Amino acid sequence: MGNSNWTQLWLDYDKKGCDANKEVKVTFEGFDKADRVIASAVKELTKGLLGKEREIVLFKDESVAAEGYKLFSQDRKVLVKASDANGALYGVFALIRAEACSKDLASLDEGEMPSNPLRMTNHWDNMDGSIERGYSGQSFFFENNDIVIGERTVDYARFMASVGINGVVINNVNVKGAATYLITDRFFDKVQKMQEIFADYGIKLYLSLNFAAPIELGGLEVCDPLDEDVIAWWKEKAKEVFTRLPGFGGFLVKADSEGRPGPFTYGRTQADGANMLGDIVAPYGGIIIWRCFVYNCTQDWRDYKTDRARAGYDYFKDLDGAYHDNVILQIKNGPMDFQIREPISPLLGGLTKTNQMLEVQIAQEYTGHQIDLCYLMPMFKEVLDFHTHCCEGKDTVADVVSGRTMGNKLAGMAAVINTGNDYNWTGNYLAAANTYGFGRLAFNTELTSEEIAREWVRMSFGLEKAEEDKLVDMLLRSREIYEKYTSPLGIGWMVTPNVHYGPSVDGYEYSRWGTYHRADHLGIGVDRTDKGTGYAQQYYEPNASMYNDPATCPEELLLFFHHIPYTYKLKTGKTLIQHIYDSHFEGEAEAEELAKTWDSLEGKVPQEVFNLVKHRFEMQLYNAKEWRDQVNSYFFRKSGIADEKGREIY
Ligand code: GCW
Repeated sequence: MGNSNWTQLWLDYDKKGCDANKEVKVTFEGFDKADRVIASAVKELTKGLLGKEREIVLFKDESVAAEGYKLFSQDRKVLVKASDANGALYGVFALIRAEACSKDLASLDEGEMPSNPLRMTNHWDNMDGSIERGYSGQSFFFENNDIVIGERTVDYARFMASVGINGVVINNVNVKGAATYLITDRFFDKVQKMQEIFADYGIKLYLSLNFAAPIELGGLEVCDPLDEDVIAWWKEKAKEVFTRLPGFGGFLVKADSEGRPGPFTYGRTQADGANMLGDIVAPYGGIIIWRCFVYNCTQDWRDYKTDRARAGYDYFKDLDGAYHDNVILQIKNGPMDFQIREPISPLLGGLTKTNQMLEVQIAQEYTGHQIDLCYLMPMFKEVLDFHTHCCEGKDTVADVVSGRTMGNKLAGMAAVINTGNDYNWTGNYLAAANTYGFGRLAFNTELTSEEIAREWVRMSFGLEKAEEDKLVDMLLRSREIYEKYTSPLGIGWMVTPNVHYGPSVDGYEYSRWGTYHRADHLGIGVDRTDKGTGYAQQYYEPNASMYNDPATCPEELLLFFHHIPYTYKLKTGKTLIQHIYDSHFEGEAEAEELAKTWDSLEGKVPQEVFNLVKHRFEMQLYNAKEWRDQVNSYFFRKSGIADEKGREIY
């Protein structure tokens, strides 16, 4: 059961006292027990079900939604009803979850159907074993430019299936070096072996693709998507890939972005690139997931008109409807880049005739590197619940990316994942709440951040109610605490350049990345109104007008949309500068509270968990003090306005 080299995360059956030797009686009605996914479901039941004295019936019921499940207790039996094997597997994990959450298995009558067809993880893992923006050790998929397959791959597949993930992209979107060869004979056998492991848990495998492969692998001069030789090369390659990798899902593509090759090089559109690849993989049932992270990363910081926030919409809105049916655009939750707070991308719902899915990041690149605690489900719920006003009813981001708004099947959510080969998979034990949470939320967008946090705490720690409440509360408050000591009112990017952890208020202010706060001696913020960059006008009404006016703009985004004087009075009656001072002092103080609450859990959680997390809180407090004092000192020196409360500002 549990491996000594790594934890079993929320599936730690040993800890739950499960006795694998006591066979659980499983019967099948309509399902074939030889089916690979059904066999995995039985394995999990045998491993993970405490209440062995029950009979579990895997019951095929065509009335259950695809990949959905129902749990129904009948006398001494529990029926797991599903119309397909994935649904049965998810139902089994739900049964194990129900027991871990102390539900009475004798009176079960519940179920879930997936909110999203695609529920995917994106690994920014490199073939050399490093992970771009990875804070949990090295890759467990690759090392020394080769593929690694073993028990850990199986456990990873189990963990992902246990929260309803059905797609995994195993390599970095910045496809370089050996990774380009993942679609060649050099790696087909190992990719197929890995694909089999994922298929046992109902998970499709995808690869990030190098758009310049025709040049780097095929020796062609160009990778122009409309060039006949390039198209012929991709056709041949697709035939080879889908023949050697039966069941392969398709490709994720980062093109014309941050130096990556793409159609723009040849004066072609993003749709030209995506559709060429789409048409080529279509005969094999493959899909193309095309990222919308396209912007000018060589901007002159003196240029106040160019706005990185506009880029995604400007590049992709006009081509709405031009993408073929097996192409889906993957769109980051915000217009910039996974900051602790951003407005919702206007491209979500802005596209009305194009398959689109949401990309979020649970690798904590800008949210604390899995040192600082930052539970991200509250942020993701804000994104999913956002009314785009793209239509009457069914206009939330959750409606759009699930396919409900447009009635499209190619839809869903992806997360840049936070795992690595650390013993505890996620660097900070508590960061696993985001790994677990993303899966559960992608499967059921109606769940609340608290419900998910509580499930994870129960599955992972099995605490008494009082302690459980403390840990759940810590998770729920952590995002706002991190935001308070790092970022005022929608300003991001004041991070150490390239590293993105500690403070550097002007670190990106004179760079080419379009990440400016434009602070001067009178005020701070970027004018994105119709008198500025016009970004606010990319939204439908009434959002456009709401953002355009500082009086109606949600205050947590005030400085994202407006350049505001330090003496401006916020709704609280405080001036902007006083809010900056107060929020940074409060944020650090609340981080200290988090650390104290964790201290009170000593003896209630495994000592190794307690010690590691305590150490991370010590680092977080150091970080919070640096953020507090550097940001406050910066704005005191810039504005010359003292803190009303006379606190230490250097
Ligand atoms: O957040 C930025 C990161 C890059 C990343 C890029 C992207 C994979 O700093 O490391 O590259 O976004 O999303 O492609």
